[in-house]
Amino acid sequence: MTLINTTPFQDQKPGTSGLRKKVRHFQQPHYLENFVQAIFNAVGGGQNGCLVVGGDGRYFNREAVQTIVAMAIANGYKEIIVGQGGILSTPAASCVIRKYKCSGGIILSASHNPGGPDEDFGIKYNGANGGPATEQLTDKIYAESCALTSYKLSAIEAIDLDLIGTLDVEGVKVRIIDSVSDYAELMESLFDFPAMRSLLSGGEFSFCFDAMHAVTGPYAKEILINRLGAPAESVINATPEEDFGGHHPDPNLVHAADLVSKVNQNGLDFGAASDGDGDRNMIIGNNFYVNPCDSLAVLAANATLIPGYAQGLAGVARSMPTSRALDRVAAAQGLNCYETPTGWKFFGNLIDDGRITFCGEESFGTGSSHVREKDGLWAVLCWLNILASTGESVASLMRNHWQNFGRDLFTRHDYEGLDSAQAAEMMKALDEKLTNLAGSNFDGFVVETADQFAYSDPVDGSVSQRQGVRILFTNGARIVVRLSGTGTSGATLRVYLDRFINEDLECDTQAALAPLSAVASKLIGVEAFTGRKAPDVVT
Ligand code: G16
Repeated sequence: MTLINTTPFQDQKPGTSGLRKKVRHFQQPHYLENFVQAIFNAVGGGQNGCLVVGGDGRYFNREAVQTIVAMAIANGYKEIIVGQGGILSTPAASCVIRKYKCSGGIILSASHNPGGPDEDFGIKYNGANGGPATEQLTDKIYAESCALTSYKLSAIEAIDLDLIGTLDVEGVKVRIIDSVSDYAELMESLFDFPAMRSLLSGGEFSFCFDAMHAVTGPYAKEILINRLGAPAESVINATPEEDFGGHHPDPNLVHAADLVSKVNQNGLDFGAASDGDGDRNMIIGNNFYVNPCDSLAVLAANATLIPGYAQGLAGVARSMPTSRALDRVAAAQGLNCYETPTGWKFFGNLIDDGRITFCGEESFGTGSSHVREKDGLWAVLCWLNILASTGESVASLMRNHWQNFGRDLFTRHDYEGLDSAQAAEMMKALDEKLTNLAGSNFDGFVVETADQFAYSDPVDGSVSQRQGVRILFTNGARIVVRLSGTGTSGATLRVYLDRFINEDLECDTQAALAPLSAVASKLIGVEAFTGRKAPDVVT
């Protein structure tokens, strides 16, 4: 083991989901190593435990895996499990940590952000429960990164990441495992594969899954084609590429536009896509887009049709900006519904404590207690299982849901690449308005309450302050405003708009929310502070 001298970097504070920066930033001497050592210091070193390492296969993934393995050996881990080729989707990494009772894992991904030498890279730590590090731990990692003077490295030869098997490296067991099989087995244990096989291989139901040249391709092929008998052409863009084919592996209407036109033009029954690291999902029917907030609600409402959840749900949770469609299902079923800050890490305690089974976010994330990450393919399988059980189409399932529960119109407007100082000033000005906002009337929208969301974790009592501005109106409408914690350059403003309706259920979301959007513009002053007239991405 060699001790390498280093000096701290001041910019290694983890964001919503680990540390995300440009690849070239990570490639500076000692940058990756410093952060990895900060993680190991924060968790008290390897302590003869087992570490899982894998990533979404983006540019710099392989080099980073080699470095992490060499550092993990030097830091006292006794076993290291690596996905073949350095590949593990985020939910698969969570599954592997849990299945082999590991002490934790390091996942390499910048999620839906683009990949390549000039694009993004990311790294995060997941604990023994398989879930993202808690805020307390990420704070500790940051503190360690600011005080680092050296890191530990073993001078080992590069591992053959492609060869499945077990190596002994300086007395440490390094296992290269099949990236897919543990996860596929878990999926088979949850869903009604015979019913789904009849649906997918029967020839009447047509669908397309777009892996967006990202990590989910091999998982989707194994599960949908090999195990469920779907035609080979139903999974597209299934080979993971280091630059995701030059695209944003972001499953939304903008970046998965090809899938949307394929489904609509060919009259397919179902379409789905997942992101760079396989934890996000988008669901569409024929000419029918399912908003992620609605998807979470409809899955919760129908969960008992899925064998793995036939006993019912313990409770449910959603992030604060996510629409309240889930709350209506919970109320009808007598379930507790928790409201957490943005970030999957906040669901972990609730699941571990047995309080919830399903949870999700507006940012195309849905998941359950089967792992401790959101899970794109799992959400797709939930939909397919429910469609197979009910014989409904995507649109009819969703429309029936609205008939029963009413509809929460929801949209998110993103303004990307803003000047950070201007964005901070804008948020400060909005913050200062909040105390006197109640009672104000904006073109008929009367403010009921306005605050900064704070979350008290009911399990460990920890409090997370300032998790986004909430403005609730007396007519049930809501505006939420926050800055993203996952960008790698400048600031991204997210404006979330939602409103409940129980008539005219088929209305156009953007048109129906336009008056609320106008109120948001007035309140936030995006154009005045940043010069931007319109959002870059609307989902
Ligand atoms: C991460 C987090 C999610 C969060 C999303 C967006 O997802 O795990 O909980 O909703 O970022 O966060 P923000 O609004 O701060 O950009 P992913 O898929 O990027 O890892």
